Amino acid sequence: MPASTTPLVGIAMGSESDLPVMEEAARVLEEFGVPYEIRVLSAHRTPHRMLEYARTAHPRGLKVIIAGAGGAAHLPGMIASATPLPVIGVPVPTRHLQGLDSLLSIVQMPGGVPVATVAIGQARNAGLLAVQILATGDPELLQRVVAYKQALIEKVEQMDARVQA
Ligand code: RP5
Repeated sequence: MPASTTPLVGIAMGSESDLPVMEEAARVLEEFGVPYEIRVLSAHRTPHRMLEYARTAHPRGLKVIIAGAGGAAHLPGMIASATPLPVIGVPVPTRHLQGLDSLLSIVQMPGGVPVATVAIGQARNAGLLAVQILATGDPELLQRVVAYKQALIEKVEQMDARVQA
């Protein structure tokens, strides 16, 4: 991403070990030409940096935050507590509980502080959801989303044709 482009989406994760999952969100944003930034911020190990990030995200021009973490995955919820921006949570799969712990930690938010939670490991959907949120105010981006959805339809129609052949 060129340094001069102001990021619209912030991707945050609790550890560098989350990167193999979270980079799928970055890939989608690149596919749609949406500028983003990517950070490691730990809710438990760098709480002050995390809160600073959440508090300054909106004034810096971000529109959506995607946050992923595993285990006691408090990062998305804690970021959501300190920003007016929509936060999309990605439960990162874990070794012992396969990400069920991450999912429940992210999805079970108290009333008033929502986190839009995608499936375990589904950072690609988080990227798509961020694009769709941005597209509500960007007709050109919306056209790209419409074309993407049409491509999905055609892919399934081709599968249908193949199994019927
Ligand atoms: C969480 O703990 C991170 O989001 C990561 O999924 C998990 C393990 O972190 P590391 O021990 O790999 O740094 O905070």
